[in-house]
Amino acid sequence: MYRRPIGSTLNSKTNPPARSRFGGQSKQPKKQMRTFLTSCTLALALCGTALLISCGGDAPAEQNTTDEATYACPMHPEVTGKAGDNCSKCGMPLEAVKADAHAHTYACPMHPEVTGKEGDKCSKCGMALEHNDNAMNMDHDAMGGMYKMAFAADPAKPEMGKATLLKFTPQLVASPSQPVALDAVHEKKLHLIMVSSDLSQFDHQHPEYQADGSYTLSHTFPSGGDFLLYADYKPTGGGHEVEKIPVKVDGVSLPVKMITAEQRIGKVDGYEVTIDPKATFSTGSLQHFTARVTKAGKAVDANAVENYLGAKAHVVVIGVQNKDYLHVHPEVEDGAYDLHASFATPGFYKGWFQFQTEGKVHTAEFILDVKQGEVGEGHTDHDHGAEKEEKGEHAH
Ligand SMILES: [Cu+2]
Repeated sequence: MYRRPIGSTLNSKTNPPARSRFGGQSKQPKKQMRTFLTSCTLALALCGTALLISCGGDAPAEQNTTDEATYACPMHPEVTGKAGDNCSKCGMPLEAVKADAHAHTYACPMHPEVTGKEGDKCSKCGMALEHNDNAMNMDHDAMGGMYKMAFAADPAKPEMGKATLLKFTPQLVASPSQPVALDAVHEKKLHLIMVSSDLSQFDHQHPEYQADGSYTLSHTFPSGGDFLLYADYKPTGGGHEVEKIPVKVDGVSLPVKMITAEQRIGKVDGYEVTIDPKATFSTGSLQHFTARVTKAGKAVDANAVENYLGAKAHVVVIGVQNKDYLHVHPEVEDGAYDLHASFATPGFYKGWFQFQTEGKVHTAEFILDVKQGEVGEGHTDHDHGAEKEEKGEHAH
């Protein structure tokens, strides 16, 4: 399971109208929907591809979960097999290959009751409506998708300290040779986040478009060891996609830095970025929290910060255990940053808060401890405590 929805993943509990984003499923009574969601979640653990068919179409989930999914190596897509198989070339576990598209409804990430079509703006806040992929509290791999990002490295076995050409080619799963156009999001068509597997190393780059339809970056890995590359992109006419690509780099690994405690304050270049010390984090509902930037003890007005990638900050959060990638959209409220994200499983999450002043990008790190929500995945209506908490925090 290698994909997460980007952006503000809402869920059906805190935002009942989100149910309508299931397209054909929207007319089902609540209870049935809950069953449907639960079966999706259970099924996703077993069979990502088949699930997509059930979630995207009108058929109940139960009818399709037995479909045979195809699995392929993320590094060697020509090597295919079944769940649990390993690649014969590199030994990596095969991943489910996505096979189909799903319903195309757009909704406001902040006001999920406002829905529309691609290109529409929210009537309440003016934000661009986002594809339903972003708005559902479900693993993207559960939904599967039309697209994948093919990856190749040259040399195929990257070595630390030596330039490696990283090549990403967006593809239609059903027709890999057909070129896939990407939309610029935050001013770039492909955002590439590279982290070491312990999340101690972080890099954010933008591979360049090439005439053959690929995006390439010459990159020098600073150490050996296991890295994860997250290719964050949006095909024209499609939703946000994130491809998680494991890369093994030859050379000396840095000692693993275990993450064992929260860290709400990130210090960088004389700045301090503070995540709301009073905020608590739990799974199962959309979490709102603020971030404030100070320098030498004085507040830095987020409005006065330079734009970086078309925004006042760019925030990435990755799960320490689950390696989920959450792209958090910060909004500026009263000179501070208002962040929202939803977390699928409890545990530590590491975040990188990037902002720009005087032409320089600063990256502050923070670590959040996310607790199990009262009802786990947020598929029921009984999580009243968390709901209250969330409403309280959201009152600006
Ligand atoms: Cu980027």
